[in-house]
Parts: sequence; structure tokens; C-alpha cells
Amino acid sequence: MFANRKTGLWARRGLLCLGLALAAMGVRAEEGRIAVGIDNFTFSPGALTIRKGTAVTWTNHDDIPHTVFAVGTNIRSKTLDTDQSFTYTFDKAGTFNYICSLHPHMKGKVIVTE
Ligand SMILES: [Cu+2]
Repeated sequence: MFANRKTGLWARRGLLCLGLALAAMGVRAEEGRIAVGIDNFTFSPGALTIRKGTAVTWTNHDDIPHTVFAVGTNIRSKTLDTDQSFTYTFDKAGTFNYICSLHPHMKGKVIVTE
């Protein structure tokens, strides 16, 4: 009886560990693909911190065209009409400030960690 109870405890611990491992994997999977919306002349979220290798997809939800453009980098979308998207994979660590080149007051930032 005692042995059974002990076995049960270990089994439960094992399941807990498995659960935690799966939860960690889930978080990592979500980090692999990040969405930024463009709504009402605003990048949302405006600032992001991601891991190197993460792809970010911007989608324009406005009725007005926008772009994603970071000076001095190759982060440069074509003009995005309503519901069009642009994806960029950040393969270098650093801080990337970007704007909409059509409306330079629109600003966003991506911080990429190792
Ligand atoms: Cu714009």
C-alpha cells in the first residue's frame, strides 16, 4: 500500500515535469512567430523584445497604406494596403527602431536578444 502511494507520487511528479516541459515548449513556439498590428496609424505593440531568429509579421488593418522601414537595415516592406502583411526574421541581436516611411511619426521598436 505504502509502496503504491509512493509510486503514485512519483508518477504525479513525472506528469508535472512533463507538463512544465510542454508549457516551456509552447512559450518557445509562440516566440517563433510574433504579430504586430497596424491600427489607426499605430504599431501595436509598439515595442517588442524577442529572441534572435524570431519572425515578426506586421499586418495593416487601416484603410490607408503603410510601410515598415528601419533606416540603415534591410527591414523595408513594400507599401502595405489594407490587410496586407510583411514578415521579417530578425537574425541579429540589437535594437531596431522603425517607422512607416509614408507617415514618419509612426514609430516602433524591436529589441532582439541572443
Ligand atoms: Cu503609415
